[in-house]
Amino acid sequence: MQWIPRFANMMGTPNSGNSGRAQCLFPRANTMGLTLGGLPWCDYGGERAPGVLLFWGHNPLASSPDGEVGFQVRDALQAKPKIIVVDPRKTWLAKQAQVFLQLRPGTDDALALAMLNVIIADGTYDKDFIEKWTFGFDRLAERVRPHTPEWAEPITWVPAEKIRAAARLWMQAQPGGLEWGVAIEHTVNAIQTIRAISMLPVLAGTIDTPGGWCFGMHGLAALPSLAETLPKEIAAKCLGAGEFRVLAGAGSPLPSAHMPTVFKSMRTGEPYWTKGFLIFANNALSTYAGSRQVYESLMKLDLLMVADLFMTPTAELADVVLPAAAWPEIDEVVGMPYMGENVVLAQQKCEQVGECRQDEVIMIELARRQGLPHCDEDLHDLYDRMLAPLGMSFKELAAHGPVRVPMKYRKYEEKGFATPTGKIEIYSTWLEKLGYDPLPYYEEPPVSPVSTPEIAKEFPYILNTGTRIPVYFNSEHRYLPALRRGCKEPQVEIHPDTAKKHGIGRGDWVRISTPHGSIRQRAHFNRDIHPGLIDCQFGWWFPEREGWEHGIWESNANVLTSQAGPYDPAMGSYQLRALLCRIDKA
Ligand SMILES: Nc1nc2c(c(=O)[nH]1)N[C@H]1C(S)=C(S)[C@@H](COP(=O)(O)OP(=O)(O)OC[C@H]3O[C@@H](n4cnc5c(=O)[nH]c(N)nc54)[C@H](O)[C@@H]3O)O[C@H]1N2
Ligand SMILES: Nc1nc2c(c(=O)[nH]1)N[C@H]1C(S)=C(S)[C@@H](COP(=O)(O)OP(=O)(O)OC[C@H]3O[C@@H](n4cnc5c(=O)[nH]c(N)nc54)[C@H](O)[C@@H]3O)O[C@H]1N2
Ligand SMILES: [Mo]
Repeated sequence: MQWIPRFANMMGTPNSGNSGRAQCLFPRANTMGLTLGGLPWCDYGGERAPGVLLFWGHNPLASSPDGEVGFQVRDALQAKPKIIVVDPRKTWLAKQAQVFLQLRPGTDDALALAMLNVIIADGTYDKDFIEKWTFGFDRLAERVRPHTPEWAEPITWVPAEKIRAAARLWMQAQPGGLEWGVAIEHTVNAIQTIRAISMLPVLAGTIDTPGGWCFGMHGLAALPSLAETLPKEIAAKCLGAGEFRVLAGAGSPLPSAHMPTVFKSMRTGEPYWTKGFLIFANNALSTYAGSRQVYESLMKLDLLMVADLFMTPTAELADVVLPAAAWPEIDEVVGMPYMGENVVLAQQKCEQVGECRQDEVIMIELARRQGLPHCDEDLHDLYDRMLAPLGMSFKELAAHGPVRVPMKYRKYEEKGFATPTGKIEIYSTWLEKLGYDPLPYYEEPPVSPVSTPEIAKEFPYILNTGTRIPVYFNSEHRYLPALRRGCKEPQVEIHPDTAKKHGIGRGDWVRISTPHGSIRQRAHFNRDIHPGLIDCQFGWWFPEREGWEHGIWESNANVLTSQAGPYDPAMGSYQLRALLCRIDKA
């Protein structure tokens, strides 16, 4: 992730990004950077076990790899913390929970505001901490005053009493950790939803305390991005940067172009033509919203290069395919210097086969052959620089084994919070300066039974795409027979009563349609899903099929989505959850 913007800066283009940057982790990272001066994690294995864990739109027991937290969560459950789950599906974790809030998808902002209302009305928040270490509490109190649980009930489908119970349990059982996931970032009100939810640990006052919600120890230095080498007039041409100022802005750990704006520039030449596209490790036809829009965009290019491990449909379209080396074949420093605290090394254990090269080496070689500056770097020198905060070289760390940087709590007491006021910005002066609402608010999803009742007549079900399953990683692994056995064909989760209404039996092919397109997946019955909700898998293509398309149009969830907007005003995120659909027997 750090190499891509570095390589772009080296090449002299302001436009780099990926299908997750505005949809995955960075909405949380950037927003918490603005609000708290960093992105906290739950304090597992610390001085004290969390008394309560709040799982919000996140199912780490299935999706573990994102933050390496699956096993930590499993272990933390041994200490029997109280559990609160916010999810439209009754997951395994939800079944263990003291309070399960089965909300209408896409109404997380309303639910969070109502929980804040309860805590502030009860007066149970940590008054000393709020007084000393936060900015703008009174204005938040004023903002959430009308947002009572009774106000939220018809919006969220969650009974007011359950909202009260969740808010009270959260406060009573502190210290607590917030485990939040990607579901809240797949909406156009991502930033404000994230801000609202993050206020729950802030009001509890357990930020950076044992068993609470803590900042990492940052054992890793950032790979220098070379952003300063990009001429100012070029940097100013970054697509979407003017509009989505938290995505591309100075406060974000990895500033990014707005990818839908980049694809549009490929198709239309507005505001200028993007003529070449270099892809490393991304299956664009499958994982960006609006697969047809992506296809049209890629077909207009003069040059498409794809570096991948497999011949994906996206790679099939490329003028040049560069075979990448896989993780057992390379040395690499893996970690998120801005966020977590674990430092992971990949150490080469297999021989590189055929023409494959490590991605970083491909980038360095491309730079070298163009005679670009900074192209004579040695990979291991760079790794050593990244590891400098640990006081170890790559070699030394490899010999030593895993390292956990010793935890220090309440780091803010020394240096304050890394925000403009030095405090937690409940009221964000930074967002205000950028021209956005400094306080969280509720916004109905762009299509919903409430905001577009006329569309809901034809498309009566709420559609979620992409809930993670253990056997696949996004669009990967359908080509691995051992994993394919775990889920042979695409599956859509439906409540059996809903299926019955449409004459759909268990395992039947179901046609799922939205205003943007339709696909088919097999009916998978689940009584634990709300009957008004349809939940389809994403990432499907069929490597075994003949032809370049490998069935990319048949069952791919992003045929159902669109990248045309609306977008989160600050982050540029588009809607991948809380859509509307219709189902028929196929
Ligand atoms: N095995 C495996 N692991 C993975 C991945 C994979 O594909 N497979 N993908 C990786 C990636 S890129 C990511 S980003 C992470 C994501 O991992 P998670 O953050 O755990 O995200 P999801 O599994 O997509 O969704 C989590 C839960 O959110 C619920 N949900 C859906 N809509 C809403 C909503 O509107 N509100 C709320 N509150 N909940 C909702 C879903 O029902 C689901 O139970 O996983 C990573 N890990
Ligand atoms: N509808 C819908 N769309 C979504 C989501 C959703 O939930 N629903 N989730 C979104 C999210 S959170 C994310 S993060 C994105 C993910 O989007 P992508 O990043 O496109 O996800 P992957 O399918 O994991 O694709 C990675 C590609 O990299 C290749 N690869 C793996 N390892 C290497 C390597 O070391 N080097 C190289 N060069 N290639 C490698 C794989 O073979 C694969 O083709 O999708 C987003 N799109
Ligand atoms: Mo992601």
